[in-house]
Amino acid sequence: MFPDQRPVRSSRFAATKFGSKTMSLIKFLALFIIAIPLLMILRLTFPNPSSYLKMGFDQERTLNRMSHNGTLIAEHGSADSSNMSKDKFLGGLLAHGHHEGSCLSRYQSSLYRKTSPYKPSSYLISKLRSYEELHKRCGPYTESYNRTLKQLQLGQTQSISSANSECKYVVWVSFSGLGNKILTIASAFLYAILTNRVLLVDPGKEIHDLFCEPFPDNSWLLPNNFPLKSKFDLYEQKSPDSYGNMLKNNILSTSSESLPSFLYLHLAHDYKDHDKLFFCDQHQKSFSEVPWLIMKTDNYFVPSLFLSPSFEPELIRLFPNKSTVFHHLGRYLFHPTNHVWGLITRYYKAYLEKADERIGIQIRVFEIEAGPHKHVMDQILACTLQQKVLPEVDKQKTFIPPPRTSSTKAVLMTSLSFGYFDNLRTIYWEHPTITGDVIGVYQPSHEEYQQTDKKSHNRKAWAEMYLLSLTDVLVTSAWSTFGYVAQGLGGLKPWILYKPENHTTPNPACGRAKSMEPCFHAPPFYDCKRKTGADTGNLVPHVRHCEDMSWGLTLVDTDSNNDL
Ligand SMILES: Nc1nc2c(ncn2[C@@H]2O[C@H](COP(=O)(O)OP(=O)(O)O)[C@@H](O)[C@H]2O)c(=O)[nH]1
Ligand SMILES: *[C@@H]1O[C@H](CO)[C@@H](O)[C@H](O)[C@H]1NC(C)=O
Ligand SMILES: *[C@@H]1O[C@H](CO)[C@@H](O)[C@H](O)[C@H]1NC(C)=O
Ligand SMILES: *[C@@H]1O[C@H](CO)[C@@H](O)[C@H](O)[C@H]1NC(C)=O
Ligand SMILES: *[C@@H]1O[C@H](CO)[C@@H](O)[C@H](O)[C@H]1NC(C)=O
Ligand SMILES: *[C@@H]1O[C@H](CO)[C@@H](O)[C@H](O)[C@H]1NC(C)=O
Ligand SMILES: [Mg+2]
Repeated sequence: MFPDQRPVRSSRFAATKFGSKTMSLIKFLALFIIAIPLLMILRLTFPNPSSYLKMGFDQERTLNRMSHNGTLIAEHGSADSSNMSKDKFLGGLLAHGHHEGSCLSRYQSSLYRKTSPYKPSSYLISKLRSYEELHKRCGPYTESYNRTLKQLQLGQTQSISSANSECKYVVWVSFSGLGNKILTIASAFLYAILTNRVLLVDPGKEIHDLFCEPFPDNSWLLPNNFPLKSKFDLYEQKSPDSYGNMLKNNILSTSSESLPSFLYLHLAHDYKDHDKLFFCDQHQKSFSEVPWLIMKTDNYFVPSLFLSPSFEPELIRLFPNKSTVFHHLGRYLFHPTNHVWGLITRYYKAYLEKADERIGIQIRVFEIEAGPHKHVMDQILACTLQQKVLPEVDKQKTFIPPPRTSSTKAVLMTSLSFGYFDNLRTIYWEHPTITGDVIGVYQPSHEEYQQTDKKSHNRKAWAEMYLLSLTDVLVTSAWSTFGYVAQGLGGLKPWILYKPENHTTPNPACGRAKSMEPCFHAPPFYDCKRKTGADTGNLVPHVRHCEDMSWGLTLVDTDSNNDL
């Protein structure tokens, strides 16, 4: 249910050959015990899938492609949209003043991506520029940083006057799968913007290897000598210095005389009711002057920020189109390092660039046994054929002369396993398509199991999320943060392969997402004002339950024409 918490398999053999029955049973029971009460309490049904199955996906967009000498050519657009300088800064999202050679992807992404139909609001752009100023003034080793750090070293309490120092921070702690990390950094950054804090990112093992610095004048990486760093791994739901536990144990004094110099915010999937009070305005106010907030989360918690009366007006100004939050913040923050950019661009040019259409299929299987699974393969075929993402093959004929209008489609598959790709590729090699279209199927890697601490593994994972985001039509797997990153960066509303239950292909096999936004998997169900439980997916029109997880929350646009 919370895929990322499944124990990471530590050897290839454990995953593929000697899967332990006992472990499987325990995991199955654990899933069962967590899932049943949640489902019973919520009794939330899927929205009628037929309504979005009917929607088309032939969004009119300009396809920009790079010619061999590096100038941009537009395929279907008018001549003026081919001007590269036009979208180099992503509609103003990106700041000038970065050194270009140190991060080629930052300004080259517009050579590989379609121009986004979603424009960042001018208010968002001005907020980003003022955030960059704040970061320059307060980032690592600035005078203000040094001063605020001293407060941390002086001890737990301080007077309110000195607490009012100019710089306050939110420290993101490295945690969980790479997809989750990307979603939570974006969430923490938005929280930082809303609260005038500076975001500092715990580099963990991979952040500096995967992502360029996003801010022009100072690093976003938390210095290694940060005093609390050795405690990061120990922070968990039971930590006595978490805000939730301090509340629960009445340790936070209500007198405004003293404040702790830091608080640990436990916002991971296993957080408790007291931790969830983070999302209530009165609690936000109570720690608004604490200079250091240390945050550990594996969840995209942005949808719940939209339910806060104090954040909502600002959020709507920043994102008049509510479903574009991750799309814009993701494109602003996450630029592949040159090493990863090499993986992306070589693959794109070799296999994807020349096709008339690019189709991404992201297969993430949350089954206990190693795959490939027949019910998953059946589901991939049922979805892509029924929704006409891919053409049928004619198994009777051996040769169909391609009609003049036939096209070449490149299918980019990503999966930890090899079998689904092998199967699909073979189908389109052994048989002609009834349309005469030629289908090429490609998969960059099959890493077999999650290897979070391995450099080359993480680079491939990031490159593949990014490559998926460069496709024209996307099919993703339910519950997968890996797929959420791809859809959000790409500005794509994917076909979601619904989560199979009981080793059975779901019917329908997939449905069209309402929104390109990620799903918040573990939202609170609490009405802060009334202090009672509430169905938070039913309070405002733009925060709804997710298609792929009935208790999750996601942002949707409320305008009737929903820009499809
Ligand atoms: N290269 C590659 N790695 C994958 C793929 N699917 C899962 N992984 C690995 O498993 C991790 C899964 O964690 P996460 O990114 O949070 O995605 P999620 O578990 O699907 O939500 C990824 O970060 C990768 O390390 C895939 O299709 N390709
Ligand atoms: C690059 O290619 C384009 C079109 O293919 C052409 O118009 C342009 O003159 C070329 N520029 C250089 C510098 O070769
Ligand atoms: C792009 O447009 C700008 C102004 O709109 C113009 O100055 C520049 O020459 C154009 N560049 C190309 C490559 O067409
Ligand atoms: C915002 O969404 C509306 C409809 O949902 C659309 O017409 C409009 O073009 C979008 N605006 C931007 C800037 O993306
Ligand atoms: C902040 O402290 C570091 C040493 O911890 C020092 O190297 C740096 O120069 C200081 N910054 C300023 C602006 O004084
Ligand atoms: C799961 O599938 C098996 C047969 O495939 C069936 O006997 C069983 O009742 C199913 N269980 C549930 C909970 O649907
Ligand atoms: Mg994940």
